[in-house]
Amino acid sequence: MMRTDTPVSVKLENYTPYPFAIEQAELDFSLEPEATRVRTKMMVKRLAPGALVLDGVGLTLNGISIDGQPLGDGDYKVDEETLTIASVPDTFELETDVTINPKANTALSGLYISAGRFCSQCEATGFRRITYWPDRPDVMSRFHVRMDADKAKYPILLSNGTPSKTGDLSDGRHFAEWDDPHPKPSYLFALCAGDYDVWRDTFTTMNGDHVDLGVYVDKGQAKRAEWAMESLKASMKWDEERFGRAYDLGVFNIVAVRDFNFGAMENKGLNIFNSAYVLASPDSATDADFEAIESIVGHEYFHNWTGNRITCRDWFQLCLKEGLTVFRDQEFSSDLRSRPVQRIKDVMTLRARQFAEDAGPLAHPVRPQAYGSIDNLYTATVYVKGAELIRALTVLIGDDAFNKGMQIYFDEFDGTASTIEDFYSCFEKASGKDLSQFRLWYAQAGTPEVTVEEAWDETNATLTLKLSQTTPATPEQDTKKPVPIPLRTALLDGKGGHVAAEGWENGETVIALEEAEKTVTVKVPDGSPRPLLSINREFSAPIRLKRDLDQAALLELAAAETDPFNIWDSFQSLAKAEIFRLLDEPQSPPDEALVTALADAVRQNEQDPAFAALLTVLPDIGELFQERDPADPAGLDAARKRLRKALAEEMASDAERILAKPSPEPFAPTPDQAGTRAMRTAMIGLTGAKGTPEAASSLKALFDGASNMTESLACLRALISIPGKPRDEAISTFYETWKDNPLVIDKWFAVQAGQGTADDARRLSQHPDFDLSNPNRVRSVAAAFAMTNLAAFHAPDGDGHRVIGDIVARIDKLNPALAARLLTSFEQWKKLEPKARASAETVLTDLRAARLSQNAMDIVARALD
Ligand code: B3K
Ligand code: ZN
Repeated sequence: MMRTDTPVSVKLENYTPYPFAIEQAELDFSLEPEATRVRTKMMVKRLAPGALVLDGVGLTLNGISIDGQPLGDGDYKVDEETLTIASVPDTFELETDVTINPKANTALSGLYISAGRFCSQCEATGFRRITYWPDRPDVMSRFHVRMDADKAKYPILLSNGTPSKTGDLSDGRHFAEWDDPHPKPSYLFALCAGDYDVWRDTFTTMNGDHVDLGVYVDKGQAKRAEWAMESLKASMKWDEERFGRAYDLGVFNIVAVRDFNFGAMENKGLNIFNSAYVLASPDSATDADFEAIESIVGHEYFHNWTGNRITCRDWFQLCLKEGLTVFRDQEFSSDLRSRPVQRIKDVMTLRARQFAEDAGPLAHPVRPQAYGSIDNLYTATVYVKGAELIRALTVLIGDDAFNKGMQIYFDEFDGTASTIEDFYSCFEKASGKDLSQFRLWYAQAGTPEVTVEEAWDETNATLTLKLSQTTPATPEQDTKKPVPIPLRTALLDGKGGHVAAEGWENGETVIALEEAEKTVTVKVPDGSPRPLLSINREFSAPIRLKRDLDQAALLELAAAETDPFNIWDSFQSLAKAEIFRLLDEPQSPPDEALVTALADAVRQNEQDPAFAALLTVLPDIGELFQERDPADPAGLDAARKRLRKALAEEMASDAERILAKPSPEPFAPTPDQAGTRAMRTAMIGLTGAKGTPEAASSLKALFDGASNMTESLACLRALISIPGKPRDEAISTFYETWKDNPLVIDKWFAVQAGQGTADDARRLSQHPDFDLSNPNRVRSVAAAFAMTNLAAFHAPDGDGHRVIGDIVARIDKLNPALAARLLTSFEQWKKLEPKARASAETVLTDLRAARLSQNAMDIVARALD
C-alpha cells in the first residue's frame, strides 16, 4: 500500500487517450485461495506513439512474453503500480503470468475470498490487483475467461457473458469458460467461484430473446432470493417499456456476498451484490429492505445500458453513469410505488447527505476537476445531486425532448466511453436549446440558494415575484456563476385549486431562473383575492429556497397546497422553525397551533398511509445542523424530541386506534401493505416518543406479538430510548431470536448504535459478534453511530469522536476504502460548538499523524484544510 501525506492528485485536464487498443483478451485463472495464478493474453494494436504502460498492484510476476518470446529483465520495468515496456511492435500478443493472494485481500478490491468463496470487485481500480492491464474505463475489450478450481470446494464457476466449455481435470479439479461478446472496460470484469444455492427463472425480452436468470446465494437460502428475482424481472420489463432498452445476453446472474464494501456492482452479465440487498424473507426483512432490494437490483440492471454499453471516458465522468442511473432507479421506484412518496424520500436523502457534503470541506462539483483518491469520489454529490441534475433537465426541456435525447444518446454513443459533453449534445439536438449554461451545474460545487419575494398589486390583480440566486463559496471555488434553475410554480386559490394565471396552463408553469435576479409578473383574473405561491413544486431543482413566511402564512400555504411534496415540505419548514425556537427558548412549550395542524394533516392523509407516515417524521439533526453556526447537535436533539413528544401526546388516541387493528396478514411486500405498516410504525415511533413506562409496556406487548420484521424492529427502536426492563428484555430476546441471521443482527447493532451514547457504541464494538473484516457489521456500529446519531457522536466531551477515530484507525489497516468512508462523518466538524469542534480537530490531527492509507489521508487532509 502506498503511504503518502499529501495524496497525489489526478486532473481532468491531463486526460490523454490510451495509445493502444486491446480488442481481445484471454484470461486464465487457476484458483487457489492463497496463490491464484492468472495468465493473460492480450491482442494489442498501436494507435499512437508511446511506451506500453500497464497498471498492476500487489502482483507477483512469473513471466512475460511478446509474440511468444519471453522478455528479459532489461526489456521492461516494474514498480509498485506499473509495468512499462518501452519498445513494442505496432501489433502484437502480450502474455503475462502472475500470482495473487485472494485470501490476504482484506481491502475487498480485486479478487478476494468471502465466506470461503472467490469473488471480485474491480470498480474503480481493482482489476490491476488481478493482472497487468491498462486499468482505465476507456480501454474496452472482449474478454474470454477460463478458470479451473477444486471441484468439491468450488462447484460453481461464474464470469461475465455466457458460458461455453466446461469439464473435469485431474486431481479433483474442473474448469469452465465464459465468453463476453460485448467490449467492456476492465472495471466491469467479474469472477465468482464456490458452492451456492441458486434461485432460477427466465425472461423473454421484447425482441423475443430468451434469458436465463440466476440469483446465487448461501446454501439453504435460495428462497430468500425470490424477491430479488422478482425485482430483476420487473427492472428488465421497465427498461424496455420506459426507455426501449432490452437485455443483450442469454444469461444474467446475480451473486450475493457477505463481505462487500458497498451496495452492489453492475459487472456485465454478472452483478455482485452485498447480501443485504439480495436476501429477504417476510419474517426477517423490513419493508425498507424489500424496497431497497427492488431499487438496487433495478439500479445495477439499468447500468447495463447506462454504464456498461455506454461507459465513462475517465472517472471524472462518473456521474455520467451514476447520476443517470440513480435517476433511472428513482423513476423505476416511482412507477412501481408512489411517485410523491418516492420524491419525498429522495429529497430527504439529498438534504441529509448531499446538502451536508456540499456545505462542508469535502464539497466538490458533480464532475470534479481533480481527485486524490478515486474510491472517495463515489459520493452523494456524484450520485444524488447527479440524479437531481437529470431531473432538473427534464423539467427545463420537457419530457418529450428528454426522451428523444435519451434515444439519441443510446443510438449515438452505444459501445463508447463517453463524457458529460457527449451526453448533453444529445439533449441540445433533441431540444434545440444551448445547454452550456446548464452544464455549469456540473462544474460548480455548493447548493444554490434562491430567494423569493412577492408583491401583490390588488388594483391590477398582478403578483410580482422577485427571484434571485446565489451559490455559497466552496473549497477552491470562491465565486460562482448563476445556473439555470427550473422552478415548477403554481398559484393556489386556497380552495384546493389553482388560480387561472395569464399564460399559464392549468395555473401552473415552469419559471427558469437563469440569471442572478429575475422579476416575473403574473396577471390573475380581476377581482381575485391574493393567490398563494407554490414554488419548486415536486422539488424541481436541488436548491435551498428562502421565503419570508411566518408560521401563520406557512400553515395557510400548507392547507392550500396541491402538490404533495410541498405539503410535506411546508410542514418540514414549520417544524424546523419550531425546533430552532425551542432550542433558543428552552423553557417555552411546543407551539400548540403547529402541533394540532400537523396532527390534523396526518389524520387527513390517512387514506394514503405511506404519505401520512412521512408527515410524522421531523427534520433530522443532520439537516437542522446545516442551518446553525455554531451547531449544537445535542441541543437540537433535545428540542426536536420535545416537539416530537408533543406530537405524540396530541396523537396518542390515533396511535392507539391504528395500532389496535391487526397488521396485514399474510405478509406481502406490496406497496399497499408497506403503506399500512409505515403508518403503524410511525405510530409505534410516536408511542416511544412519549417516553413513559406505560408507553414502554405497550411497546413491549406489540414487540412480543409482532408478526413481521418491520414492526418488530420499530418496537425495538422505540423501546431503546426508554430505559427499563421492557427495553432490556426486547434487546436480549431480539438477539436470541436472530443470532444466526447476520443481516438481522446488523440491524440489532445499528438500532442500538443509532440511539446510544459513545459508551454504548464502544461496548457494541467490543461485542463478540462485532467483526472488523465484515463491512456491514462495521457500518452497523460505526456508521449508525457517527452518521445517524449526531447528538452522541458530536457530544461535547469528545468521546464519540474518539470511539470512531479508534475504529477508523483499526479498519484502515484492513480496508482503506471503508475507513475513508467512515471518516466522512467528520465533515461538519468546523461548524460544531467549540468543545466538540476542538475534540474533532484533535482526533483528525492524531489520525493525520498516524500516517493512514492514501484513501483515509485524502479525507483527513481535506477535512482539516
Ligand atoms: N458502480 C458501483 C459502485 C462502485 C464503487 C467503487 N468504489 C455500484 C453502483 O453504483 O451501481
Ligand atoms: Zn451505480
